[in-house]
Formats: sequence, structure tokens, C-alpha cells
Amino acid sequence: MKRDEWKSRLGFMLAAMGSAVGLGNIWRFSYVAGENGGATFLLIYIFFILAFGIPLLLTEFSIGKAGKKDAVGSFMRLAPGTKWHWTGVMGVIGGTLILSFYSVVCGWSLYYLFHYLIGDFWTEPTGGFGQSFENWTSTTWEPLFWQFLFMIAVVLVVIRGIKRGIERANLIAMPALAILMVVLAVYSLTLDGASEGLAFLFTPDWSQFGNPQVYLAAMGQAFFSLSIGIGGMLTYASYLKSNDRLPTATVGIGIMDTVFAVIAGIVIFPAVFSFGGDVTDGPPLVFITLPSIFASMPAGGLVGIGFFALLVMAAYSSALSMLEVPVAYVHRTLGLSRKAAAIVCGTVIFAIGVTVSLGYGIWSHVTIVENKNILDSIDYITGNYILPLGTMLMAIFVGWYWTKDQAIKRSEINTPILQSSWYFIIRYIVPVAILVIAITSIVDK
Ligand code: VAL
Repeated sequence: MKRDEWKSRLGFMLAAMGSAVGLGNIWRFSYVAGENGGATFLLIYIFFILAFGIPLLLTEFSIGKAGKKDAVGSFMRLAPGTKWHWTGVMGVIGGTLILSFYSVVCGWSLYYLFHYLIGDFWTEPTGGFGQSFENWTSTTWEPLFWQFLFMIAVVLVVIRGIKRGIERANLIAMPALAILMVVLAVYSLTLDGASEGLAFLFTPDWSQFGNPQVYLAAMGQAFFSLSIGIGGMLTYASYLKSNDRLPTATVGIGIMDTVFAVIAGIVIFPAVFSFGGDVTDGPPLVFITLPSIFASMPAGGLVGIGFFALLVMAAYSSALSMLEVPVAYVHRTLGLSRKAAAIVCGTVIFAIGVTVSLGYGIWSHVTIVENKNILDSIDYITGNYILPLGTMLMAIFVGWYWTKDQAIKRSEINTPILQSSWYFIIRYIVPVAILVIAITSIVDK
């Protein structure tokens, strides 16, 4: 049977942007930036996106486009008889693990959207949003119900395949997301404390530039946000037609992803400053701080609907790309139909997600890494080990396993100066930098 492919390059670009723009840009970006000094973090983050993220995204795309198979199969085809396919296996595991905790947070977002829609969250619940968030996430069945609902929606689209499922969904979701974000940002800018929020986001504290933790956080966030190192972008690129060119699409996706993060910052920080929230509130910023702010602002209920609709939509298109990684693999290797593969993978991911969700309730005493609960542990393992390692291996594969000619030809870069800069970054800078940052972080601990 002929392998599925994108109908148009625009369809691919929107889907890849959909993959990149997700909870990472809104939920994760806002609290990591909040905890790491705002503007200083933003500058270093942009540096990592431009210097490492975009070149690496191109690396992952070129492996997928040349391999024309899923994350594991592409490596097998390009490097037969070697162990390189383990990089793909790691991607499949990474994508599966990230989606397992991602789907829990998606379930929470869906629950919030529902409660904004029925008007429940328009005013602060008794005991406050913090208390209600804790009470609710520690129950057993309800969070699982919302997570299940979310996973069903993801599985249903992935079953339909690339052209009819993922491409179509993103064709609607991405433009809608962009419009919604701009509307919310404009609204945020009209708030009284907007200038303070903007200063936090755009006026760097120069003393923070010597802090290694900010670099670590910025690099991790850049990889997470661009969805690199987990094989999702590789798999998406494997459905490209051979005349669809990579470099401009890659730069476009990298820039759009960053613009979305900055706009998310413009939506969130002015609101936090205007209404006396705390930017260092961490992961609950979006589920506790923002709802309290919405409750105290005029028309806050409507803003809440807009915001959580945005979060669900962004998360949805990212989840599609993460589910596609194991589905493409299982579909090819186990000979299952796409439908069966999507149901099997969706069920496994949901099952892992159940443990993550229970980690907020009856299993809250379970810790895996240090004293972190199940969600934080999986986020930690994937973010600090699997993503950087996966990205580094892909860079080494392209920079050292391929010949220079092969690498440059498959990157499809035309300009000589860009060709050599890209190759130099991938071959030398990325592996060394990831190693140095990893070692520094271990020593720092
Ligand atoms: N890049 C996405 C995000 O930022 C996912 C795929 C991790 O949320």
C-alpha cells in the first residue's frame, strides 16, 4: 500500500507548527520564564532557538525526509546493519512518555474549559482556585475521565491518517489559535499593570546572565518547544513529497514557535502583574494564578473561555504529533492497521497516564526521581535526558555518520555560507555544547 503523504507543503508546515506550539509555549514557557527571571531567560531562550534549535530541527527533518519511514525505520534504512536505529527507539519511548503526562495536563485543561463554558469558574470557588485545583486533581476518577476524553479525540484523528486526519485538523486549529492568541494579547495589553508585565518579559536583568541554571532551563525549553529529539518531527518529514523543500519551512516553524511563546508571555505576564499574582508560582501558574486573575477582572469569564480553548487547541495539535511517532512505528513493524495501531498506542499511553494522574491523588507519596511526583519525574527524565540525548545523537548521525556531501545535500540548503555554518554547528557545536551543559548540570547538583 502506498505510504500516506501531506497534500501540500503548507499542510506539513501547519502540522509541524501545531506540533511545536503546545502546552510548552503556554503552560511550560510561562512558568519556566517566570522562575528564571523573565527577560534574561527569554533572550537566552531565543539564542538557543536560533543557534541550536532551528539547525537541529533541520537535522531531524532531513533524516525523516531521506529515510521516508517512521523514527526507527528511517534510521534502519539510512544506516542498515548499525545500531543507529536505537536513536529512533529512544524517540518512540520519549514521545510515548511525554504524551503520557502531557495528556494528564490536557485533561486538566479540558476540565477547566468545560467549567468556564458552564460558568462555574467565572467566580473564585470557596477556598480559592488553589484549593479547588488540589482537591480536584487528587480525586481518582474525574481527572481520568477528562484525560480519557482527550486521548479519544487524539486517537480518532490519528486513525484517519496524515492527509485526512492530522493535516485537516491543523489547517483549522492553527489559524484559529493564532487569532485567539492575538485577541487575548491585545486585551492583556489594555490592562493597568501591562507595562510592568512587559518590563518583566523584555527588560533583562544582566546579573542573571552568569547563572548556569538559566541556560539549562532555556536549552531544555527550546528543545521541548520545538518538539525535537523525540522523532515526531522526523516522522512528519517522512510524509513529505520529494519536491517539498526543507530549509525555509524549518526557519518558518522555528520563528512561529518563538513568536507564539512571546505572545503567550504577553497574554500572561501583564495579567499576572496587574492583578497581583506571582510570576514564580511554577507549574500551577496557568491553573491557579490565572483563573484567580480572570475571576477578578471584568469579563474574566470570557477571557477564561478564550484562554483555555487556546490551551486545549494548542495541546491537541502537539499530542497528535506525539501519538503519530509510536503509531507509525507499530503500524509498520507489527503489521497492524493504522486504526489498530492508534488504538493500541493510545491505550498504552493512557495507561501510563493513569499512574501520572494518580500521582496527584492516592499515589502522591510515590516518587521516582529525587522527591518528584510521577509527572515531574517523567518530565524530568524526558526533558533532561531523553530529549538532549536524542537531539545529540541525531546531530552526531548527520554530522559524523553521513558524509559532508550527503548531509548538505539532504539538508537542502543552497547558500554555501549557510551550508558550512549549519554543518559546523551540527558536527561540532551541538554535541559539545549539550555535553558541557549536561555535565555542568550534574556538577551543579
Ligand atoms: N512541542 C510541544 C509543546 O511545546 C510538545 C510536542 C512537547 O508543547
